Amino acid sequence: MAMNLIVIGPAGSGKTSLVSSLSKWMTGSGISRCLINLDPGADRLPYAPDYDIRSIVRVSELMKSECLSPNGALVKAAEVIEGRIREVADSIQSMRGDFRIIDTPGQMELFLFRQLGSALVSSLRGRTAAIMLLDLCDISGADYVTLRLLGLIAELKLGVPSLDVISKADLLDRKASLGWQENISAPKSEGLHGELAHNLSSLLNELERRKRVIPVSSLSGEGLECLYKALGELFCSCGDLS
Ligand SMILES: Nc1nc2c(ncn2[C@@H]2O[C@H](COP(=O)(O)OP(=O)(O)O)[C@@H](O)[C@H]2O)c(=O)[nH]1
Ligand SMILES: [Mg+2]
Repeated sequence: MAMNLIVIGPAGSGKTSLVSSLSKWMTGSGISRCLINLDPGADRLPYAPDYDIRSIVRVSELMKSECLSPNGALVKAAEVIEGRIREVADSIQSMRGDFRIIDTPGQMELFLFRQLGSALVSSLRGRTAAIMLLDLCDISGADYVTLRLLGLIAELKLGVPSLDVISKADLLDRKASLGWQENISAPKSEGLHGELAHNLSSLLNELERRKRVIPVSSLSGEGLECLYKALGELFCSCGDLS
């Protein structure tokens, strides 16, 4: 049965690029996949979607037809999709392949902090997992804690296992990324904020012990095979080997 793979992450973290590069990698490795675009605000996509939410609603058209601001149109688009979620899920479900790779709205909050994400997950049958993309470029240790917490929030909101993936690995040198790993257990900030960061990082270490963080570059292809293997392990650890 096909595995649904939902790619989420903050705007610009590299979701669309990962869908495209993972798709190419899978094709080259003899793994069948279909691609689903759930971003109604996407302008151009680097891949040809097998199912495209823009056939139902487009942010640019809502802005014109309903004189909405960009954010107003994004919220309206999410409402339209939520209202037709069964039809959307059925269309996705009808796609064949080993994987259904699902690209989500640029603005993660539309998917995670409204009904859209959880409604979609509960409407999809079969195995579903999420990839939380974390862009570590130009961030501090405390920011790393908040980004990793996003992965846990996504699991809680969607109710599916998730993997944390560091995007744009080609932009990080190995030494710097090791530095971030250290920062998670000892964030540098001081005072009340330092204490908060420290407490959150302890919680994160406790909850995330079982989780690996996988660096991936959509540009160079680094880490894609490792990501694929981790997806297999994710389902094994959830007791699903089918
Ligand atoms: N250097 C580098 N840039 C990337 C990578 N992945 C994405 N980007 C760039 O990051 C920007 C945002 O990527 P996009 O996939 O549109 O992000 P999304 O908003 O999360 O879908 C684009 O300019 C991409 O070219 C990567 O692996 N390496
Ligand atoms: Mg995108």
